[in-house]
Amino acid sequence: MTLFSDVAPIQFEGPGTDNEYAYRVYDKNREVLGKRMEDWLRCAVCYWHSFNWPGQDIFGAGTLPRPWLGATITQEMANTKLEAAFDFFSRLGAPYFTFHDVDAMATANTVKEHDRNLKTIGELMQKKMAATGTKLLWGTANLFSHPRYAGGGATSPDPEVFAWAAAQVRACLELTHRLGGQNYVLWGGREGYDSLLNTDLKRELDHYGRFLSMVVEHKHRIGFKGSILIEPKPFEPTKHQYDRDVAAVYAFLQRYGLTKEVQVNIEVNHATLAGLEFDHEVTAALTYGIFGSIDINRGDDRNGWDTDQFPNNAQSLVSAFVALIEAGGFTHGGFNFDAKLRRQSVDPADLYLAHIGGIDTLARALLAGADVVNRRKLTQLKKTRYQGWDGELGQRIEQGKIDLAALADLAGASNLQPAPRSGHQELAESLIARECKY
Ligand code: XLS
Ligand code: NI
Ligand code: NI
Repeated sequence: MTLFSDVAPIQFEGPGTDNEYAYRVYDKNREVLGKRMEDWLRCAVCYWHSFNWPGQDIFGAGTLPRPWLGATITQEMANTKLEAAFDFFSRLGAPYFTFHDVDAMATANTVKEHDRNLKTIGELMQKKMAATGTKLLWGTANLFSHPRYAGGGATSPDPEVFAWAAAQVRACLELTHRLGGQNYVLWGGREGYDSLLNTDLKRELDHYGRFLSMVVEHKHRIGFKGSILIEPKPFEPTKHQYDRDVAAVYAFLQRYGLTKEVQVNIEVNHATLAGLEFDHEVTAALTYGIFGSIDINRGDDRNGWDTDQFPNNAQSLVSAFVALIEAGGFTHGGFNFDAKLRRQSVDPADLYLAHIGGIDTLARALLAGADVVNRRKLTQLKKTRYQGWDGELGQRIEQGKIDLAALADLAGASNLQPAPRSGHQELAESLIARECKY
């Protein structure tokens, strides 16, 4: 028995059900464009918000019952937490989970103790995974909570902190590999600055590049076949985070020669904090060839921070789904619920209700996205819009067969008078809206 044993395993019951502890739309075996729903979505529950956060905020203490938490986590507390987490994963029926090293292990004060405690919980985790069938979407090291990381991990002004970060990442990458993890994530929580007045930007970027190269080198040395993913975020907790959005990460990867080695884990609420739409970030990553995985959540339109709420608006996700479906879906990635309860949601059952609602939202967006793709109207609209480029002039330009002067001469000689043509944006928007019927 754990805190989460009162709820029976969640089943698909269809849209007509009155049972709140059931999926209305998420039917894992339903075929969508030739693939099972579960394989399109690859849903994961995150350890940190769900089991390692008691509901504290900067104004008040924890509110959620999480009896295994305290200022110092003993091995016994970590074990109880592990029991509860895997009980929850299997009752919910999510195929994957994600974790930070320190979310799962007993508190450690030295590098050696850290390695030992992580190894101990890792062995138990491996057993739980085998017993329940829950798989690991990704692991990551927390390089932002401990006071030593106040100035960053890889971008700390102190090389000893950089070394600590290396120790944590090595241990967690190796554990992720042993557990068959699909990816390894680096979120640069404090890899940025609070003030440029005391920051050597070039040095910090070079250190970050060096760190990432070391991680990639080690990944190959141990034979880890998963992807290394950077998770962009513009700020919070730092004033400016170096991997602020997909474009900034791409520029960074290019500068340090890592575009073939590292992809991105895109989070909805981070995109909106950066002043970008989620579909922009997904499309940019797919375009640059660095798309990896997704942290699914949502922000609050009127709050300027990472509120990490559970997604509940399928329509807002459909255009990103269209891009994802057209790309063939995830390879190593999945939808990780990087989302947390509100502080008043104190019933253990609230964690189920939150995830059920979120997973059904993804299922709705998937079905709507598949319909949009199937009808081909949006594809056709886009194709028609660019069709001039398939003609002779367009092809000569695209293939580099004409230079600036020759093109300018041609424009004058042919007296080009291109007529304005509709972009049909409202129609495109309607093509999305009308499929949101699930
Ligand atoms: C915080 C990030 C974090 C990462 C994992 O904003 O989303 O939760 O996903 O370190
Ligand atoms: Ni995240
Ligand atoms: Ni976040």
